[in-house]
Amino acid sequence: MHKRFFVLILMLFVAAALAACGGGPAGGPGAAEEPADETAGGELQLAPELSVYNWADYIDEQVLADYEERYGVKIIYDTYASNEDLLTKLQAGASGYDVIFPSDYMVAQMIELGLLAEIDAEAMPNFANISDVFKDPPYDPGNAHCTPYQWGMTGIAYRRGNPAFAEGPPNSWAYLFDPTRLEPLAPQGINVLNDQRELISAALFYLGYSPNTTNRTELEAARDVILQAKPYWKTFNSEDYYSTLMESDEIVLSHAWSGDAAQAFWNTYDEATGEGNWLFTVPVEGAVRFADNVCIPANSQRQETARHFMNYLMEPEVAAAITNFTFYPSANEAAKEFIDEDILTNPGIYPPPEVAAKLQWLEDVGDAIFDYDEMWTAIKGQ
Ligand code: SPD
Repeated sequence: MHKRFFVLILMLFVAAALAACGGGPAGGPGAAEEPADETAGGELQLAPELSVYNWADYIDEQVLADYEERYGVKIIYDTYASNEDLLTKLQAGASGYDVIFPSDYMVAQMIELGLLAEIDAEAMPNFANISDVFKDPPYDPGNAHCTPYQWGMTGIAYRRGNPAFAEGPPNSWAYLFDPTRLEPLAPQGINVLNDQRELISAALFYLGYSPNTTNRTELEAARDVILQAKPYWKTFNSEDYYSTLMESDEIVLSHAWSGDAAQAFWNTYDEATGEGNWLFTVPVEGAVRFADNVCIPANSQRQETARHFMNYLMEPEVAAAITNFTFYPSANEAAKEFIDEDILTNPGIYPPPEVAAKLQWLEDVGDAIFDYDEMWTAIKGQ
């Protein structure tokens, strides 16, 4: 037999044997670029690769490595800074992403735009592990498109020990928007989240308006408050702000997501004093509560593998590993027994009832999104 023909036959034989085992190295790095026919022969055959697009620092990468090793699927992983960045990528068409993590209001927006694939969540064995609180949410009735991932709150992170906070935590949005509060802090550095709905909603809370307003006059007032405060801010950063700005003491105050602030606390934790350098507070005027979700873009070419990965993320030990790494609460009830006690009892991560009462969801604002877009362009442009 010709040598090349023999090698080809051997390769086909090995590939068939591995496929019969439900994956394996045939789907690993170096495998064919083309997506596999995932349902060939009526049985699920995992694609060789899966492209996962998530928020920055929002997963334990060991969880990805474990999936690759267990199932022989190479994960191509990339991160984004905001829901709007994600939406822009998806709307551009051929993003190539198979699994994404939009927040509540953005799920509704994406469903409306036909950007998400449908799923049968109840058919996923691990969906039973999800807390009833997060099932069947108003932004995705019946979990027809997404499975719940993690949740959290948006507030203010501040440097412990700074004299500016000697009288108490900066628990008002005035610390981000009132020039008399900003003036003494600005030279020491202030960061805001580079996130359209989050920043505009903080200004809306400050002004006493709904974070979901569709009233143009209120939105213009929020824009003006932001533009007035902007010269006092050092950075717009919602990706690596806690590691590059907070932990390195480049700033003393940041608009922040709760888990990111908790990471800054633990990464600067001093065993001797029992203290971390960064603390988190929820402003008295009210703040955002969010829930992020695992979804599949409608144009994904590997939807069965994406569903398989979604189910994997809902394994209790996997969900707990993610929370233990990111410091964001899991929507997975069965994960609780594997989550560190320090996290479960931390009021900056799991808010007590009096704090929870101040939190509001961001919702899809319909066509008013064009007004939000216009305000954001003005905010970032000047
Ligand atoms: N470090 C990434 C944290 C992402 C949290 N989700 C943000 C939701 C915004 N509404």
